[in-house]
Amino acid sequence: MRVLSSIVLLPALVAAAAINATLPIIDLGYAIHRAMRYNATFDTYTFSNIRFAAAPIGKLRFAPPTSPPRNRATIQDGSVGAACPQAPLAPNGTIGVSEDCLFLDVIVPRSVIEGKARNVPVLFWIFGGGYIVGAKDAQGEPRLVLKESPEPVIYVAPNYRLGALGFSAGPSFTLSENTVPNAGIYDQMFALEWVQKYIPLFGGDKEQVTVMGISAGGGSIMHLISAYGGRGSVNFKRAIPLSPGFYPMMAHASSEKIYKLFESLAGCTCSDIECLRAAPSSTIQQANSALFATNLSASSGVGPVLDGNLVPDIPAYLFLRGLFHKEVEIMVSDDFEEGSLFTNRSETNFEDAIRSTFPSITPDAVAKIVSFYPASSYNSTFWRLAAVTSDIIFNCNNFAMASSESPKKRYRFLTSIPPGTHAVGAAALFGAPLGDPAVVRRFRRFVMNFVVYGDPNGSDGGVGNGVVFPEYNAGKGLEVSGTEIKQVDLGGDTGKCTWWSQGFYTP
Ligand SMILES: *[C@@H]1O[C@H](CO)[C@@H](O)[C@H](O)[C@H]1NC(C)=O
Ligand SMILES: *[C@@H]1O[C@H](CO)[C@@H](O)[C@H](O)[C@H]1NC(C)=O
Ligand SMILES: *[C@@H]1O[C@H](CO)[C@@H](O)[C@H](O)[C@H]1NC(C)=O
Ligand SMILES: *[C@@H]1O[C@H](CO)[C@@H](O)[C@H](O)[C@H]1NC(C)=O
Ligand SMILES: *[C@@H]1O[C@H](CO)[C@@H](O)[C@H](O)[C@H]1NC(C)=O
Ligand SMILES: *[C@@H]1O[C@H](CO)[C@@H](O)[C@H](O)[C@H]1NC(C)=O
Ligand SMILES: CC(=O)N[C@H]1CO[C@H](CO)[C@@H](O)[C@@H]1O
Repeated sequence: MRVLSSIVLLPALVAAAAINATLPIIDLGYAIHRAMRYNATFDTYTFSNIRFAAAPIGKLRFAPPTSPPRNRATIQDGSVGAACPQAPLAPNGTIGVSEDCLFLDVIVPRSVIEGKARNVPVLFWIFGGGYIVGAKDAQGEPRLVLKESPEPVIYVAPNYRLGALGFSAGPSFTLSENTVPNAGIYDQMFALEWVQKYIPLFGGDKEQVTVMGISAGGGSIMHLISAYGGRGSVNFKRAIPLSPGFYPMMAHASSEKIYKLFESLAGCTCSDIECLRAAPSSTIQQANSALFATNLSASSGVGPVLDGNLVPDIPAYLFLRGLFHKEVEIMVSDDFEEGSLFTNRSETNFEDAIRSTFPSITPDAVAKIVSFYPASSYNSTFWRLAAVTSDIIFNCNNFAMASSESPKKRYRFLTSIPPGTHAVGAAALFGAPLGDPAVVRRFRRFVMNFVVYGDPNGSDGGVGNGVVFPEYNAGKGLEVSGTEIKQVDLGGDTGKCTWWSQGFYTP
């Protein structure tokens, strides 16, 4: 009953708490939270909408995250919370949205709340959505994943700022008072700090944190592992970046252009961030949405940027150079075909399309790309471009992490659950009705084995049916299809990924 003993029932609140007597209360010091619900199917308690940072509004709009104010006046039940502003604007009624969005959810197995299991590992989820949409609780049913774990695990999922509110950059912005480029990544790091401080109160082990995320969430994780070029330390032990995605190429000039466009869309022409800070939230949210309705190209969109500090260089390049946190154990995945969803179907000329994606690219670099992706290997310009898109946004990030030199283990797998496109594997993992349910259960199990043991193989020596998940070594890995899990050769690099990592296509 260790955890129960840390649950504080303040005398004045006992009467109120008695009404919800079966729901546990955790005293965080700065706030007191009661679980919002117990679910008998999964035997878990959910603590919803715990504020982990001060509301990033008013003077704190665009600022680095800071600690939330003390608020012990009432026991919070998780009913107050919201997703961060979305672009495009969320359809009416489907998602509550507010700039006051820095909340996280914690799901705790009953055995942990009751102290029967102690110091359990923590799975920290970073949602995807291209750095412009998404929310902590928008990815299916995480408890389906937790349910397959060999041991109880606590799940934590934070929101982080999105779009212009989370990823504005460029000199005019960055040199303004109390701003930070990559604010959304700082939000994630702040939530990881929260885990270090508070997860023991829930029964979690702060030394056994695994970060997992899909797409922009996976891309964020790549930034977290290479944060500050590997200087300092990280407060997680393991990482599962699923289809880690971002365009690794934004420079001062293109960030500046986007920020200026955002300013003008918000009606601020005074070139002073105080104008943007004073604007009503509705104006800011409309401008954020309008920004993405303009013809921003994918390669000059909003997302993580090189900032000379947190992101000192292209992440894949940092991995090549050994400038990352080598102590992290990593298991990465690709979907079978990542690129098609992000490729323009109307392009008919490969080289023109490359030049319009990378406006400052040199003729030599275009020739290099043509040689890496020869026309004869593809059945159309579209699929040829899709191969480029897959590599640059996703697969080469995976390759960089899987092949990075470190004393720690690396595992790599491919999900080809039909239709095999971007993010389908993660959707199946979190309960979308895709693939053979028995195969998907084994998939969940090996993910949770990694969270618990740092090894996707379980105590039976594998991932079920006698299949062993080999460590990544010159291409060795696993494929999860709709019907089976098998060892495969994922291939090494033929030079393409190394070339992309070096950024010769950027200004
Ligand atoms: C328990 O707490 C929730 C959230 O505060 C509240 O909506 C609900 O009415 C309470 N349950 C009872 C039985 O009063
Ligand atoms: C638990 O949650 C699941 C998924 O939301 C739901 O279908 C189920 O009815 C819940 N079970 C109980 C007993 O509350
Ligand atoms: C959403 O709500 C706004 C304001 O209530 C309304 O003007 C708009 O038509 C609604 N949009 C949709 C798609 O329902
Ligand atoms: C859209 O593209 C055109 C042509 O490249 C450019 O002139 C215009 O400024 C762009 N509009 C916005 C809003 O970026
Ligand atoms: C897609 O390609 C066509 C043909 O080059 C071009 O006209 C169009 O602007 C492109 N669309 C986008 C969204 O880039
Ligand atoms: C072209 O290649 C793609 C990718 O390999 C494949 O999915 C598609 O079915 C092929 N199309 C045709 C018409 O062969
Ligand atoms: C946790 C665990 O038992 N892992 C095992 C998974 O399988 C590999 C290979 O068979 C073993 O080396 C691990 O000990």
